[in-house]
Amino acid sequence: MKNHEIARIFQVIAEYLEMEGVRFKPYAYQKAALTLENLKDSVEDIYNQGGLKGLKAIPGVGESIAQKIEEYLNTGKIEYYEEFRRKLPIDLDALIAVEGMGPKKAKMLFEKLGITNLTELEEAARSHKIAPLKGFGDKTEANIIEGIEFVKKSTGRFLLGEVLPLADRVLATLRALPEVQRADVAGSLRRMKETIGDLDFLAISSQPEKVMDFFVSQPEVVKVYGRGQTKSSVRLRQGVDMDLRVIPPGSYGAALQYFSGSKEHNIALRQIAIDKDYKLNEYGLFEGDRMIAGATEEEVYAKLGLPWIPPELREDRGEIQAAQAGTLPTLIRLEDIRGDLHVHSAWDGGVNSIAEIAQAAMALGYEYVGISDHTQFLRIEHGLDEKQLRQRNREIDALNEKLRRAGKHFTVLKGCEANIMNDGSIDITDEVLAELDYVIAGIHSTFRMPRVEMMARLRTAMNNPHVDIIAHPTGRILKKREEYEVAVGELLKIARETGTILEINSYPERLDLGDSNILAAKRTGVKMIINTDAHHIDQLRYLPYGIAQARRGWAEKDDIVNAWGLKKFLEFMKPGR
Ligand code: DGT
Ligand code: CA
Ligand code: CA
Repeated sequence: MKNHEIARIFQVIAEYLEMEGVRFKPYAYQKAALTLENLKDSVEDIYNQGGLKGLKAIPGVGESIAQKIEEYLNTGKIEYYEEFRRKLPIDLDALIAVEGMGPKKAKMLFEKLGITNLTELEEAARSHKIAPLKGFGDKTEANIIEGIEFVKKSTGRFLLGEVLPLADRVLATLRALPEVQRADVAGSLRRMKETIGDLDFLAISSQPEKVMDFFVSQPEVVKVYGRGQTKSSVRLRQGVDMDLRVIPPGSYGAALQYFSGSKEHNIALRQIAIDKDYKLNEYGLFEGDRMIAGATEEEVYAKLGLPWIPPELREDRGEIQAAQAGTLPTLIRLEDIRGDLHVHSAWDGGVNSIAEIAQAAMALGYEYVGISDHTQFLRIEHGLDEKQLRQRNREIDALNEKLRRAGKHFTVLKGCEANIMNDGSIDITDEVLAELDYVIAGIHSTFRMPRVEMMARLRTAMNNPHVDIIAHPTGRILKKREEYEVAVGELLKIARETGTILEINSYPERLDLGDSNILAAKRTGVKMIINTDAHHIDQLRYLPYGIAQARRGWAEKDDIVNAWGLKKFLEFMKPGR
């Protein structure tokens, strides 16, 4: 779809505009990019059916943006963007992927030092050419070097949210082939790890030749590493590698088990086989030369004396012992979730109105949804002050009343995502916080703080009787930014003592808390909430990514407060209101 290509260009235009210090306009392009990114219909279809007028009917798309979409559809280019690129021929995307490097800094470094890409940036930083520049300094230079190292470390892996939709498409096409009797995804994707190295597919087929033909000639394939009867490997345009193995039916379960991993889980499982005088490999479970299991995963586990273990648990983090003891957790499921409590509305610059969000949440089968707009400290996110929050609350009250009269059993909750200031205080008065149904607080500024100060800051916030939930508690951005200086063990202890809920943020770049912290939280007895942080109603669909991390962290319904009914959920909020 052209949607993503155009969204990408709009995002970069926003960055160029920001670089030039233009006000408001960058935001319009960002919003249009977000809308296009999440649009279900292709802009081509919309344009073919409704022309320019059809494009303008897309929320967040005005006259001038619609014209640019039209231009791209007709010419494959947007002149406005090309002009920016001629003026500043730099690899903006790569440069601003480095934490601490914004569009304005990128522009200055181009003008002063001619830096156009990551290699040149690193070279300049390491030879101390950046520190002497006005507005940079030693600290910024050191941060840039650190940022580059982090980016380098994480190249080659993809976000779960980037590759899952792609893998689902490939899987659906494979399954639809008449020559394919069965197909599955294995590897880290089946285990739903937060980042994915490559994609592993398995299939049963009576005509492997044809399946391999299909696999290596998919339109997105840019490179074929190998093509064989039983295995083929390719690279896609998106940069991801994929393997496909065709397996005999009698070995399919053993292969699925083996190629799902993790390696650590497999090693532990193989040891159990050895202890029973069996041999376990990707072809089957053997007693001497006789295969005793192999067609299904269930029989492989059963013959080893174990129940089937959900793939998300297969990390050798105690799941095998739990399986032996019959104490595997009953993992949280998407269907258990009753509401999403971290959603941004048009009030703070999100795309959708509160009524639209309520509609979308009802369509997902939720019982409640919470609107958690940013608060005043975050000016770039159009944060609300006390007066605006109160106005917004009145709109929510009216909407609830309307829903009630229409006989809908659905509630919109009044929340906010407040900012935790450097001293741990909150950027909204207690009086107004007390009027909300719940308060999420998060750190959105001054990430670089020594551990002792950061923990004092978090402790103060969690001791605030109005703060119910800590958003994205470690602040990490996958592939971009490390956690801030947070002592997770201490954080969990404070959360338990103060009855503060920790968020599992489902946004693909965040997944924060991550799996091992979720497991630690569960073991500490800390309650968690799985939210999307949606800025657009279609991002409400991010929830499965958070669910997956929760499952990887052994979370059950009892651990997750938004798997509870509304009454129990509200009763669990702090008594600050
Ligand atoms: P990734 O791709 O880095 O995100 O992680 P995986 O887990 O998908 O790893 P990958 O693609 O290298 O291999 C797929 C699975 O195959 C892996 O999870 C377990 C199995 N496997 C691969 N190499 C070995 C090995 O040397 N020993 C054992 N026991 N299993 C292996
Ligand atoms: Ca893999
Ligand atoms: Ca692989």
